Amino acid sequence: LYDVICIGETMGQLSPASAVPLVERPALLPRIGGAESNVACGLAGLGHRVAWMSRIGDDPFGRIILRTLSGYGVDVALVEVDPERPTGLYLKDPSPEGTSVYYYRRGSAASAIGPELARSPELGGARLLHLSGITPALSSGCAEFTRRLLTDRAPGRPILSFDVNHRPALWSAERAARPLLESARAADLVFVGRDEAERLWHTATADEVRALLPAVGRLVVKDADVGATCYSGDSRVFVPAPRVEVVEPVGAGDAFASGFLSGLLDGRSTEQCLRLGHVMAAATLLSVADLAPFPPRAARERLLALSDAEWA
Ligand code: KDG
Repeated sequence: LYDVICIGETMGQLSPASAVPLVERPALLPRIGGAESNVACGLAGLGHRVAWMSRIGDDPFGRIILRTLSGYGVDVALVEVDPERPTGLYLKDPSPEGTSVYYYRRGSAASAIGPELARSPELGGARLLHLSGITPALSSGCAEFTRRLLTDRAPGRPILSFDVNHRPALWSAERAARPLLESARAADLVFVGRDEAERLWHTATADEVRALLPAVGRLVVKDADVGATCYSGDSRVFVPAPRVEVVEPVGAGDAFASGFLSGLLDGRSTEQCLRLGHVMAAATLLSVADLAPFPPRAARERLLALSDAEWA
C-alpha cells in the first residue's frame, strides 16, 4: 500500500547546462519534468511510500523518466507504457527576462489518460492522492479523468490534494478559470499561488481566495517570497518565507507541496507543515534543476525547531 499516489504527465526535458538562451545554440542535456512526479520525488525523499501513476511512450525519454523516478525512491509499478504514442517533451529556454517553456506534448502517451484510470483499484488504498490543474488541460480524456477522480468518490479517504498549477502555455486564464475553480472546490486540500489566483479569478488577497473556496478542508495560498497562508475551518495560519537568493524558480511550488503534504501525513501542526513546505521550496529555488537535492533530515529538523522570531 502507498501513502501517496501522484498522478499526471511527466515529460522529457531538453535544457542547457547553464542559463544560455536556445538561440545561442547551447548543448542540451536530457532531463525530465513533471509537476506531480516532482511532488512524488520530494515525498519519497522525506521517507513516504509514494507511487507515480501515468503513461509514457516506449522510447528513451520514457525509460529516462522511469529510471530517474526510481532513483528517487518513487514506485513506478503503476505506469503504463503506450506502444503507439510518444513521451511528451519540452524545451526550457533561459533568458534574462525569465525562463520560457515550449511544449511538444500534444498526442503524448499521457494525454491518452482517460476516465477509466480513475477507477484503478490501487487508488482506494492510498492515504492521499495528489493531482494538478495541468492534467485537465492536456486532452478531453484527461479533463474527464480529473473530474471523475474529484467528484465521483466517497467522502474521507483517500485525501484528495490538488495543486491549481495553471499553465498559460496550455490554456488561457479565461478558459482555465472555471474548470480549475470547480476542481479546487471538489478537493480536500488545495495549493494555489496568490498571483495565479489573481490571474484566474481576479482575487487580490489570500483572504479573497478563501472566500471563493470556503468549504475546502485545507487551502494553502502561496505568496512567493512573502509567505504562505493555510486556511482550515476558521483557522488561518501564516508562515513567512525564508529569504533566499533565487537561482531558478521552476519546481519550487512542487517542492513546497511535498513538504506540506509530508507534514500532514506525519501529523505535524499546520505551522510545521508550512515551514517544511518553505524549507523544501528554498532548496529548489537555490538550484537550476527542477528537482534539487533535498535538505538532510538533521538540517530540516533544526529549521523546524526554530522559534518564530528566529524563523522570521
Ligand atoms: O511545476 C514544474 C512543472 O511545471 C514542470 O516540471 C513541467 O509539469 C510540467 C508542466 O506541465 O509544465
